[in-house]
Amino acid sequence: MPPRFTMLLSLFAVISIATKTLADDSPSVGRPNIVFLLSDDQCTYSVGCYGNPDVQTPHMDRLAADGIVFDRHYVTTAICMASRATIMTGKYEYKTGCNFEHGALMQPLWNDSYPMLLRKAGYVTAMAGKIGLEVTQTPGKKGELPEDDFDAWGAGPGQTSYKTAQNKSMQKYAEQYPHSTLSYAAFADDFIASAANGDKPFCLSISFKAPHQPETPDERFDHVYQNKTFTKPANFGREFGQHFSLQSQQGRQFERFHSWHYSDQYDQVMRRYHQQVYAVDVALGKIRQSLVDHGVDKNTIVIFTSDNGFLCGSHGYGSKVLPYEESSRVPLMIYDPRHPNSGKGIRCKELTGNIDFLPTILSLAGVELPKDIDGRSLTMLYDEPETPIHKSLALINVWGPKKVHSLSVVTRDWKYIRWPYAAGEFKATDELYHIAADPMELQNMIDSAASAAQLTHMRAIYDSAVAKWKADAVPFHGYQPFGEIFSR
Ligand SMILES: [Ca+2]
Repeated sequence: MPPRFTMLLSLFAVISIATKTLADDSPSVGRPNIVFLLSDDQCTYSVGCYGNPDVQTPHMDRLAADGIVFDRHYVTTAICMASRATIMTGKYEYKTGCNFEHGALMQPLWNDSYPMLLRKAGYVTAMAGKIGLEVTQTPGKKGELPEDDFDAWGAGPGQTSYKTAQNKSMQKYAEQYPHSTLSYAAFADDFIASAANGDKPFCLSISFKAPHQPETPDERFDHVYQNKTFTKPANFGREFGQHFSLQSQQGRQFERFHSWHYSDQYDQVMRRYHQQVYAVDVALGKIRQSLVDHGVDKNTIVIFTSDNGFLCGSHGYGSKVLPYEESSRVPLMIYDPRHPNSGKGIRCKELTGNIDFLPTILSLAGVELPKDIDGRSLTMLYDEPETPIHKSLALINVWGPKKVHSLSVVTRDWKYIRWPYAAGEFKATDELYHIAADPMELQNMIDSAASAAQLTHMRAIYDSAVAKWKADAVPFHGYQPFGEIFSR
């Protein structure tokens, strides 16, 4: 090798070592803090900035105005545990292998989760609330909470409790905040105060229990919706679900239209639901104020979303799990105070999903993405809101009664739903919605001659989603058979 070239190589080596040292020794240089806030079972129509004039969500609306709102943001599985595993890993459920009735998250997958990778990259990390999953070394074995993997811990097992005193890691906040929702803002304030004094960037993840059932609003907000009446959505009631499959009616989400009283006590039920969201909104306001108080608001990105949506009587259903808009599409607001597009009131209409959080958070932190993730960074949309980052997303349900299992694909304009269960009176069936023209899903276009070309197109997208499932499903926790079950 010519001596000059060797010298150049050595110079490069010195430069790379110098760069690495800078990054290792001063991890906060240029790296933003990240606050990831997750509510539980919150639908888009519980938020003012998503078009409901009956609700009060001033802090969510302000976050939207300060940052960017996502109008077509989907959870790829509309149930707590699976959605959280997807958020943590950036992978579809069939690649996390984690859901109720299936199993805990395997350790190697957890090792590549965003909190683990950020901590490895020098971030101080905190987790509070309903983390909603456990980590296991062995398939099929009960997992454990990854408490030691965070620098600060305010989370708990299972569903956690609305009573702060019953949440072991949060008991010191119980006297001042006996209801859990605001206790998480107090936890956040303590963590932000401590992290702001350190020399490392931080990542704070809070998973509120609210507004998950059983409806247990904080009574300090009883006045907010007292005697309030709410306009029902245009697709409210059983008469607007006649075109849905028989399969969709077989789980708890169908009978809950009545047993949870959407049918006969709508205003009372919605007062309690929205009151719980109101408390989350207050907590969001408090957390943002903490960022200001501790001088880190200019370098902290705030992300607010929900683990799944909720059907509050739309089409005559209550609850989640189903691939319809109310349960699968959720609120998402992101605010990056450093970005020139902030404060412009931008709404993004492109398709985004909960698979995108890991790549978004890691990209913001400048951390290399793990291999084999399904999501893409939403930072591209902050730069240019009309950039399509996904041609389609898969919407999965392999939880609960077999009859309700479904696989769907959604594009910017269309949604195709496949119900594979066939036995007795049930035949495998499918549904097609022109979401762009019919966001309330009032017309199933599956037999429409005018939509025949779209149906062919959506079926092809569906078939490729099934092919990916077959190729990539984890070999544990019962995911592989669904490749065949979902085949047309
Ligand atoms: Ca949930």
